[in-house]
Amino acid sequence: GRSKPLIVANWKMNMTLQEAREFFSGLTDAPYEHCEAVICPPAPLLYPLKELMQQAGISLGAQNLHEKPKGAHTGEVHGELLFELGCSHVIIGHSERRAAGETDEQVAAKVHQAIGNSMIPIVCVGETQLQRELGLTKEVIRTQVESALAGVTEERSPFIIAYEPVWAIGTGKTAQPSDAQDIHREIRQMLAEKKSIGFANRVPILYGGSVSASNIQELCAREDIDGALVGGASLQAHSFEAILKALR
Ligand code: G2H
Repeated sequence: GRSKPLIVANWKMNMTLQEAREFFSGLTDAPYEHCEAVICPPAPLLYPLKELMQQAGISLGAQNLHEKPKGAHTGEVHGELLFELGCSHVIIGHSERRAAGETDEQVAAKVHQAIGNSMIPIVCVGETQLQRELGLTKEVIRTQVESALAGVTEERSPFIIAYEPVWAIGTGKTAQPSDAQDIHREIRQMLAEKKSIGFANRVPILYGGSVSASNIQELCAREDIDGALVGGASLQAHSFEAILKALR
């Protein structure tokens, strides 16, 4: 991976405002110079945490955005607002959302909204256990990557991929670093074919799925693993910082 790995915390539907404040008072090592850190809290916590994030030198990310600009979509959040609230990144197409019905077309539209509102899309791709058993891993990932790229209109647009094998999410099972590396390389090739080699080399490709302090170093040591998307291990200050420390 790159010299400065990117660690993105995905808090999912966890934390209260009070717990989040406790998380920040529990950080002892911030700011982190040897890596780039992003935390994606639930949307209502974005604004209340903005200052604490800034003080810790951590970038703010959202977990989702709506595929359309502002309008009559009750309960949804548009990209312009997320950017105004301080988000630099936004996770798109997480497998938990795909499982709830989010389509490749929606993912592409969300990528377009993110980029149009000056945020960096972090597009999640990955195969399920069944797809893996059926030998469909590459095909599934190719479809997900290529359709997400439909939302990228410019060669210079920012873009991040997170490879999260669905069978490794929250299960304690992690892909072997060498297997993950193989997929990451495939993904980079897909990006090069669809866009350009320059684009492919610029795009950080993160690994996600039961990442912790005990496996992060081995993962990021691989050529095409540029960082990680971390769920469970990002919910406590000490386990989150242990991941960052392991990369020093
Ligand atoms: C995968 C990951 C973060 P966890 O969903 O996106 O979660 O690290 O808990 O497997």
